[in-house]
Amino acid sequence: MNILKKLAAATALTALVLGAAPAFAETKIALVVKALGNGFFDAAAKGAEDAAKELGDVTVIYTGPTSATAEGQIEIINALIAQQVNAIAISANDPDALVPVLKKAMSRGITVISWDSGVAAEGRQMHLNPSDTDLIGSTIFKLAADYLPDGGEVAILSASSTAANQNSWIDAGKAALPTMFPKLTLVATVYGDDDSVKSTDEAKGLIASYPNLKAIIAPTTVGVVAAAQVVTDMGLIGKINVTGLALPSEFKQFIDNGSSKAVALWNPIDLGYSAVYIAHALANGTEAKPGVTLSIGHVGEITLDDTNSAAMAAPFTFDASNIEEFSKIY
Ligand code: RAM
Repeated sequence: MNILKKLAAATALTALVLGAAPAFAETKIALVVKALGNGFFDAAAKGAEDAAKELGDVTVIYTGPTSATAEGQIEIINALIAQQVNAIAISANDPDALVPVLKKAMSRGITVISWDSGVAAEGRQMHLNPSDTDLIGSTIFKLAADYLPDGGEVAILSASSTAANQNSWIDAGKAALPTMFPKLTLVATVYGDDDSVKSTDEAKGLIASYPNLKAIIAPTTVGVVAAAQVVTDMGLIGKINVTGLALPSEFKQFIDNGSSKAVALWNPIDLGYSAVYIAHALANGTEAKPGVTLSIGHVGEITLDDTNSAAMAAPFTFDASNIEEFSKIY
């Protein structure tokens, strides 16, 4: 090969390498959670990191406010827009309040998806539900009904009053009550804001206001721990059954001490992992539209419905027979 040919070959090789560069461009994905310091979201962040490793070209920025407010999330999203991230995957504290700032992000070319707790359709490209909303709604009441053969009074201790995920599960559960659980009487719904102190106070308030209360249903991993601790501390084990959605690693002690018979949840690691897979696909050109099927890696695939939403997997029930095993995972 003469020198000119060598030069031409080297140039072609360089062009090839450079030409291939966009395929390896880094995708910066911000995983924005309701609040930091919540074990559920820490588990989701672990899954997000697993997905980033598998995909190879992803950097995950795990962030969220210190308390579960829309204001805190708006501030963070403005900073992420300035940082020019490629995608924002948010579990929202309010479905409407975040729409303007998320619209701004999308207008700057940033991919926006919601997961866990959704934003209104105009504020995101798609929403990933952990499970089917009706199924979660009926599951949280079934967990109480299963241990109340004669029925009785139950109350809900939720997260924040604007959290779309908890609100949709509660609405779905309430709709199922008359037909599926006619012996249960829902006496109150209170909000602990996914804050341990507020959740503890609200649980105490329920117990003081409803002396015949038989179960507290907390569809939040923060609230359910607070309620079970209150029942334990007040010597009410056996009188009030605490149930809802719980992280086995945090909740095992309350199955062990009898303040709860059973709780449910989906795999939060898989949820964060799936959110990153979806955000990566959309940020790299896949269009989110009804009927589109997206890969969520080893978790499987999802197909978007006519609201551009999809559900990951069914909730799983934990009781004395299996909580030990799951508590080691998440
Ligand atoms: C809390 C949060 C989260 C919810 C779980 C079950 O950690 O409110 O959004 O999905 O509970």
